[in-house]
Amino acid sequence: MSEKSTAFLRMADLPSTHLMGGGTAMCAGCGGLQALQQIYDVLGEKTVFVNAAGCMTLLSVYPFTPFRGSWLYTSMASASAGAQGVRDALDVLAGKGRLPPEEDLEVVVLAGDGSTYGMGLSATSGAIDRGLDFLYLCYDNEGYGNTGQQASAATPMGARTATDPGREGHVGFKKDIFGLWVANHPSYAATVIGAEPLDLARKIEKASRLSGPRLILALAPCPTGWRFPAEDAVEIARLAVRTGIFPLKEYVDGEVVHTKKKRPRLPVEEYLKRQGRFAHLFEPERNEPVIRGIQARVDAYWAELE
Ligand SMILES: Cc1ncc(C[n+]2csc(CCOP(=O)(O)OP(=O)(O)O)c2C)c(N)n1
Ligand code: SF4
Ligand SMILES: [Mg+2]
Repeated sequence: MSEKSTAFLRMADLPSTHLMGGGTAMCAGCGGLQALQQIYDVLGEKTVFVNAAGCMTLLSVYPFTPFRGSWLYTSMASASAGAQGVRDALDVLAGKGRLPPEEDLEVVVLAGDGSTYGMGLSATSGAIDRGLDFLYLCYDNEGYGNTGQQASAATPMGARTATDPGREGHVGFKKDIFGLWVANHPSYAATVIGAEPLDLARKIEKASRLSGPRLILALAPCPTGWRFPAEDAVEIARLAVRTGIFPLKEYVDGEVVHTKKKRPRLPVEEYLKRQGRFAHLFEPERNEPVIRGIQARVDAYWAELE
């Protein structure tokens, strides 16, 4: 968690049937935590979370963890390799008759965008190639949140980060990690957001009924790194969907289907101007080329579908 965080929420204060408070603290309004709670409520405790270093690592402080199921920690680059080891170990035990089928665990990678889009991509690519039976959950706060919001390959154009302090903000576009997964024909891939809980729950239920490599990509509005008041978190998440900048979709049976098509879409600046990381695009004067560039990219995405 960045040192900029001032407001904290204990897991024990949150209404969840599966995540237990362990005395750990996260920023209030954390969109990643909201999504994780909802996902965990669907998946349940017959899970083992393989967690790459990042904000969510702070949920567990040895010897306590808020997860009722199993949890283990890996370096940023190796969560998918760790998942392979855990899956293999479970399969070996099952093969020897030492793990009854009802006690088998779903192997879940839990990783931020820094790991998912960058450092861990090689290990994940190998795991997909091998057809590893795992669920990969990325909470995407569009930067290295835990270390003070440096840019990652998920950082959107125009956003100011600790490593993009200039007038234009981040130069370059967010990597299409969903598209990368789809190109490799996983069993399932979906985007979700905590502010759309029914859509999220349906997708997690579907993913948990399947086997093989499965991606859940959760946009994680981050009050600390994106610089907005914690109480705006849900509204900003909804605006991400309403403006079309974060499409809700799933890939199953060889096809990508959009699960929420909001019409009319709101102008993307409704989403941008609520966040301090984009404030320089509006003040002291509007940076029209960048604002228009972001809008044009969103429009082009949807135009291809419509
Ligand atoms: C190889 C390596 N470099 C740097 C770090 C320091 N580090 C720990 S967490 C983190 C940020 C991870 O970003 P992300 O995966 O997006 O997760 P978030 O912090 O946003 O939750 C960094 C850089 C590390 N653990 N390992
Ligand atoms: S993702 Fe953002 S809001 Fe959540 S704990 Fe990390 S810095 Fe805080
Ligand atoms: Mg991140």
